[in-house]
Amino acid sequence: MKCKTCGQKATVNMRHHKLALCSQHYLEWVPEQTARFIKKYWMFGPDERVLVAVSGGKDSLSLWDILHRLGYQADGLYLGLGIDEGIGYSDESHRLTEKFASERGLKLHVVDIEKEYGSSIPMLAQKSRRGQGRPCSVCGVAKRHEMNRIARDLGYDVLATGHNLDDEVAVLFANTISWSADLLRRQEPVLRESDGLARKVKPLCRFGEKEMTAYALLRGIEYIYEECPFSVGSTSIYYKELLNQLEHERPGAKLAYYVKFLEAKKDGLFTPATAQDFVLTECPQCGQPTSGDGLCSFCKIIKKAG
Ligand code: Q46
Ligand code: ZN
Ligand code: ZN
Repeated sequence: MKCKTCGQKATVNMRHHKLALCSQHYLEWVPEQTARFIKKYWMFGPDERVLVAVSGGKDSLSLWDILHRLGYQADGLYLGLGIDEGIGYSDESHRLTEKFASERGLKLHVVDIEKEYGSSIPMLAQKSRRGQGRPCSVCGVAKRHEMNRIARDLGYDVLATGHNLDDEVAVLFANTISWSADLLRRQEPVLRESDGLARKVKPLCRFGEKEMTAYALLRGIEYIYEECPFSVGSTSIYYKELLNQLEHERPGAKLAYYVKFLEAKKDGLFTPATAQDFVLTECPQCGQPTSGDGLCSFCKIIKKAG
């Protein structure tokens, strides 16, 4: 297999794009494509300040690397979740994130949930008795809350996460088989800002898991190989495996599923969301927007755990 650009031996072969590239041209192609998606979906402009949520994994560190290479003003945010599970998961992901930032002279904000709120994520899940032994629902609420809080407090224009195509397609599949219209409506590469909510973007949403692994390895990015121990056996991993089987038989099926979904929405698959769909009030505790009329989900967890 030869590189389509220079004819040298190809390192990465993307069957779904019918494109093979050598290392050098692959490392040029990824940022070019990212820049194209940022513009195509109106994610952010060159003068806007971007806060990248980094976990120490390949996707978020690669995203930060790409935005930095493209010349964006992108700082990092690492959330210390306090997950140990015998492998020191959070400590190691924190170490690698700090290392990545200091080697490149990038600015990293660190928020440790336990220091901030007195309990780590697994402790909060246990004390608030949410999630049936798996802290993921508490973790999701806490991450959304803290990312928004920091982006807003520090005056960032946009919050970027490293969700890749496999993540997006697994969510799309879950939302499709349950026909969760509200969630499908909100599944977009960009969620526009509204009162008190930062704009959220997913610049890697059209790159597959394997493409991001190849990018991180070829760039020499040191990232945490282990997945979060609590993700083992999750429904989303099961869906990813199913979708990989489909992709294996039909290269390009995942990308088509996602891109055609976005196009169908544009063509009116769902009635567009109106302001009334998202009437938000201010949480009396933290001041962040919430859909209920009392405490936001995060403050409810903290209260219950307290
Ligand atoms: S939600 Fe669950 Fe993840 Fe939080 S506890 Fe780990 S697996 S990190 S994306
Ligand atoms: Zn080449
Ligand atoms: Zn609150």
